[in-house]
Amino acid sequence: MPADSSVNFSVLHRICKLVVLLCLLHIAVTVVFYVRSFDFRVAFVQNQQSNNNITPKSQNNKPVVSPGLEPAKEEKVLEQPVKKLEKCPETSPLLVGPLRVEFNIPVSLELVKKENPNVQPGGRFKPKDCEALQKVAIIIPFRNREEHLKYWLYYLHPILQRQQLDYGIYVINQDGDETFNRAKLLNIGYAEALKEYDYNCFVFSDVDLIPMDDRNTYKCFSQPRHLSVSMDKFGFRLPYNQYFGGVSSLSKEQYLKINGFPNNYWGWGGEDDDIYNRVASKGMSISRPTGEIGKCRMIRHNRDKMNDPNPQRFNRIAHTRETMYKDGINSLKYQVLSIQKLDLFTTITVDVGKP
Ligand code: UDH
Ligand code: NGS
Repeated sequence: MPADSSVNFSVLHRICKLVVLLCLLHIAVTVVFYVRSFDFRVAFVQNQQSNNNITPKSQNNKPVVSPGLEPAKEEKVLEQPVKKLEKCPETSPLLVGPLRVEFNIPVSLELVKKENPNVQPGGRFKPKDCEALQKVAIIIPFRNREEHLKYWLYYLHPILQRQQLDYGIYVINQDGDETFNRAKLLNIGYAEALKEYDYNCFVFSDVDLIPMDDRNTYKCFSQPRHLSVSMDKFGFRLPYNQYFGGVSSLSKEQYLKINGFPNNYWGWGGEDDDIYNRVASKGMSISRPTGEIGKCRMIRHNRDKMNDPNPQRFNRIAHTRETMYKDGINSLKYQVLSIQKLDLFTTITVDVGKP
């Protein structure tokens, strides 16, 4: 055998060995990857099975019964992220400013309902894109003023929604035909609204007063707020500096600080002055919007039956500082006769007693 052919043979032998080794290595790597992917598939299938066995739980941790619920749908519900809303801005970007307010247009509850599709039963609303800064109960003292209430709802629902409030409307309806008692109805509204929701602000509004500017926000401030500061019937100015009637707002803390409102002002007049005296005696001041923003219109009407001027009112307001601790939310007594959750408001009919 020639010397160069034995060299060729040895080279060929080495190449063959290398090829065999590479083949073995390839098989080994393939086996390792195959075994790993098998483990993964087993784990995946197990995981799927255990997910399908999860029973959805309600908030009180009781299983929710969902007959015929497809597993795929169930998974979708479980995977949905909880959307945390950001707080609404201090000033709502939805406000438009001055508004035209008139009472010669025909208004029906059906129309108001149609124009306010986002208002929930009982007259509740909260913004859906942000978390409202305050939870506001709006309390209206009421008896036989259905026509006024329609206008109030027609104008106020859109305004309150633009103000981005989490609000509820409570009409406190005095039953029977004894002497009217506005301040006691307001106290009842405070107590009843709190039974329903954790309100932290209370707006007390006469049924016949409509704001003419949506920048007059129906919320609470660091001091008790007087909102109806510039009424058409007073020539768009305050009748006197201490005037606190019409529409006002107090936070829960401010309201409790003054022991709520008096219960023993029967008939017209003086109860708002008593509330002013309570606020002043606790060292609080009255916060107000400007005369321009605080403009509002009153629906003209005749004096109501059983709401004649109260002859005792002057004597009572002279003694607020002594009487306020025993007459107020701490001495409130009444009977609820019915609660109706209507589309645009909640009516609470009450027996307030008599003088
Ligand atoms: N209210 C009723 N029904 C009544 C009496 C009063 O719903 O029978 C409510 C209503 O919300 C009203 C508020 O209590 O807006 C205050 O009533 P008020 O009589 O003290 O005040 P108002 O400004 O009338 O409505 C004052 C007398 C008007 C005499 C007008 C003469 N032209
Ligand atoms: C005062 C009354 C208030 C009343 C205000 C405005 O005189 O209760 O007039 O009345 N105080 C007393 O009588 C002690 S109004 O013109 O709106 O009917 O709110």
